[in-house]
Amino acid sequence: MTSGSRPVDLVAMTVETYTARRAYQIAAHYRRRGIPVVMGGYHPTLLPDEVARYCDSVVIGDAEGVWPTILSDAAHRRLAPVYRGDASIGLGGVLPDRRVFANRRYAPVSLVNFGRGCRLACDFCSIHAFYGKRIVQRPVDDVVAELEALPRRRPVFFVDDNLFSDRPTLLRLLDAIRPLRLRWVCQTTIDVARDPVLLDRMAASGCMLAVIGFESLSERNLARIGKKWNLRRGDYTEGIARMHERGIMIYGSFVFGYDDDTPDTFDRTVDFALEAGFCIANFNPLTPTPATALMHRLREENRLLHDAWWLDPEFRYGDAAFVPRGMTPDQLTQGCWRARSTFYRASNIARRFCAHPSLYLHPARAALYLASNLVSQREIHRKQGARLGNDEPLSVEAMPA
Ligand code: B12
Ligand code: SF4
Repeated sequence: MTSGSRPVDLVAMTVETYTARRAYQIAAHYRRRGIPVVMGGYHPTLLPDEVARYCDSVVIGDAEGVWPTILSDAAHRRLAPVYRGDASIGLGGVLPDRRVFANRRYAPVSLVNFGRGCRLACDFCSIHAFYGKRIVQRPVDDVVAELEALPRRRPVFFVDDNLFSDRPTLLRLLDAIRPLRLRWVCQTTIDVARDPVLLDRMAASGCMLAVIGFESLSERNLARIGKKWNLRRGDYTEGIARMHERGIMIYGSFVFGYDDDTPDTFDRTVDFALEAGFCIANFNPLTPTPATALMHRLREENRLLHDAWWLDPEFRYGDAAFVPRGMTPDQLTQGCWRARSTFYRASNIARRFCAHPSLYLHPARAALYLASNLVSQREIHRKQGARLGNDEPLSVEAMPA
């Protein structure tokens, strides 16, 4: 079989909830031509019955352990409708092959995975829904070998949703990567900032930026999310200062729409983010994704605006997907948009930079600050109101026999 000029025997797709509609549309084109489609990732794992209607095989869980079987079954034209990753095999010896990315226009950053899963259980989070309490980490030596083989000048993004899962292994990783003199970015929780030893080692091993889920300034909201500890032992200000003192910039992440939020929450939160001098930030409407505690609760409370917003041709990126308690859905959509556009206004990009000269007047940090703000400013405009997928109706037709 060929797709354009390339031979295609099997299509394998990673499907996230935001990309599900488009993935189903693309799959239909291949299936009509008799090419089997396999789907895996968050959305198929959390909603296998829906996904099964649009592909030939659904993979639940991680690919490691099950991928060779899938390839062999596809070669013998006997794909099973469902495969399950084998969580017990661990991640030792798993080294990504990046040749597939060669000569393509991907961002100049190396994505590296240390571990999967998170020790916490925020009610909106797909990571917890996917992995439960399970945390799997790769051997530190494997990660170091992978990092050593990567282009040196590129920053590394550790894609773990919470790099701070286990203190001893994180410390081992930090000590092991220090000699590599990398510049790296990670996602983690604010409790790293209460641990000066950890912070020092992060900074010494090249951490430039950390994505931190602040989520909300309201303690009641944090209790609802399952993240009350976020504000334990002092407010955010001290933690932010400790990270900044060590040259670690912050990407602050906030969600709006929890029960304690009202129309004036947006401005207060943006003022806080500007004052804190975050390098970048995102302000998203709380969005119920499949199999999360949030989704179950909102469904029980009859507050969902769509049965499945990700399939709805009317749903747009940035839209509220449920009825909040303290405002209308439209106020939630507009408030998030206002928060984003205010934060990335040119005058505010300059203001954040100038208010923290000791942090940002440093060549590598200044370059990252400028580049990430310009990209984010462009992206928020490009994405706001974008539809998921295109006009094509979703088709569940099976492959021709
Ligand atoms: C890097 C990243 C990004 C990057 C790049 C995304 C990309 N497509 O490469 C950027 C910053 C652009 C991004 C953006 C967004 N992201 Co994002 N992102 C991630 C992140 C942190 C890492 C992804 C990764 O590389 N993981 C490591 C690999 C090894 O794991 P994996 O992808 O799960 O794959 C394994 C299994 O799932 C399975 N598998 C996956 N695909 C397939 C396919 C087949 C065929 C098989 C057999 C198996 C299989 O096997 C793999 C290996 O074991 C994840 C969280 C996470 N830690 O995974 C969030 C995550 C995927 N993002 C998420 C979201 C919500 C978004 C945004 C919508 C955020 C927003 N509001 O704007 C946007 C838009 C995304 C879009 N596609 O339009 C959610 C998705 C939730 C969901 N239910 O779908 C996640 C899970 C974060 C979260 N905490 O909820 N993201
Ligand atoms: S801390 Fe982050 S990754 Fe962990 S459960 Fe909460 S939102 Fe998910």
